[in-house]
Amino acid sequence: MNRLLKTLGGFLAGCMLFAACFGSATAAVPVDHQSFQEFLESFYSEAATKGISRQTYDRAFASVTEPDARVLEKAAYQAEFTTKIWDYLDARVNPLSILDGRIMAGVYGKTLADIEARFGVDASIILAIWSMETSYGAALLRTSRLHYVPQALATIAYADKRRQKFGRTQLLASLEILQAGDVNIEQLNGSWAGAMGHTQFIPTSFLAYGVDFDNDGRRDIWNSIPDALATAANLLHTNKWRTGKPWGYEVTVPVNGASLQGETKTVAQWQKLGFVRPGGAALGYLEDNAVLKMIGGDDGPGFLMLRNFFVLKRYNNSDFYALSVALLADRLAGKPAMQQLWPRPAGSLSATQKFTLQELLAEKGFYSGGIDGRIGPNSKEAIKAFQHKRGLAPDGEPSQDLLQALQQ
Ligand SMILES: [Ca+2]
Repeated sequence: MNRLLKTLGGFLAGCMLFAACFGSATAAVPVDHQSFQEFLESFYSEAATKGISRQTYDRAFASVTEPDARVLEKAAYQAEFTTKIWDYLDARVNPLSILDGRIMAGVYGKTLADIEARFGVDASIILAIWSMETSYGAALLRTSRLHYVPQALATIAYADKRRQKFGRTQLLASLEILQAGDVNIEQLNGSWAGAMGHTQFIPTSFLAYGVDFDNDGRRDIWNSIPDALATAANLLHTNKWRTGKPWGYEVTVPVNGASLQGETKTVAQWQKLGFVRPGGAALGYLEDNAVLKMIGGDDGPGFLMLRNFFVLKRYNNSDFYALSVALLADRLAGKPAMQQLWPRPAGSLSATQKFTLQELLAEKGFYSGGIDGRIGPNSKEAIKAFQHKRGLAPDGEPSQDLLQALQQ
């Protein structure tokens, strides 16, 4: 379980549950010298060892005649991980995700309270995960981005040499899900690599953590918000989430403190060394172990990470991901925003300014995408078009100068 990618909506960000499962993409070449249909036929014997009936197997592939070409395209796309933490956070912890989360907290208040009571995981954490994975389900509405999971995974198993093992394992698990009747065949959809439903579980993780929280006999993370959110809570609970404890603390770093990054000490020991919370609030859980992380680099803020931060990384093994969940959850729980500034380069935009930038580009007819504060490929193309028209160097980069030019 782990996922990857940082693109547009939470949907592709949702692939995060599998980032650590595999590295870079590879060319789409059949692994053995078989046709796709031959592969599907030969794979049945393996499925049978997992108890998949011939009937289920034939049903799963009845309408599948060829590999999913879009899966191979996406598999070959290698995301460049040059994103800075502040840009990553701007796109995920912003006025929109906070507002939507507060609305969802109201709509699903009873469900969230019940989940909290059963699994001991705060409602704000569950909401933040839902936001990260599919923007509270909004990403699932973009059905053109969805893939039929058995076909997608069979494509990976058949044609993606690097991910062949992943594809085979997940394909088997997806067939088990189908056979168990948790979801109808036409709804067994997910990302190109099989991350499914509101909280984006790959099939093996679904089998391990899936919960039927609304008691209708199905673990339905595709259509049931209670099931999807409880499944996420179950993952954290099973990985020893500590109920009621924080994920960690933002701290100021004393002179030369950066050299201690990665070390584990009790909160009391860190305090003695001069690590304190900005704004003067007291540190808690003084006897708990904490790891010092400086996710924005040596010039950025410090964080003392407690156990729960590392439990969040079981969802997606990324400091960026876990910090984003943590900070969004804080805001949804009514706690203040981070107090220290990230060491952004001169001239770069704040989260709010990125929204303004998109609004201005849209007003002037250069941009027709979502106003979501995410400066992705579409926003950059719009910036280039504007720069071109104004006779500016078309670098596509958001900056204070660019914003000023737009405001004139
Ligand atoms: Ca259910």
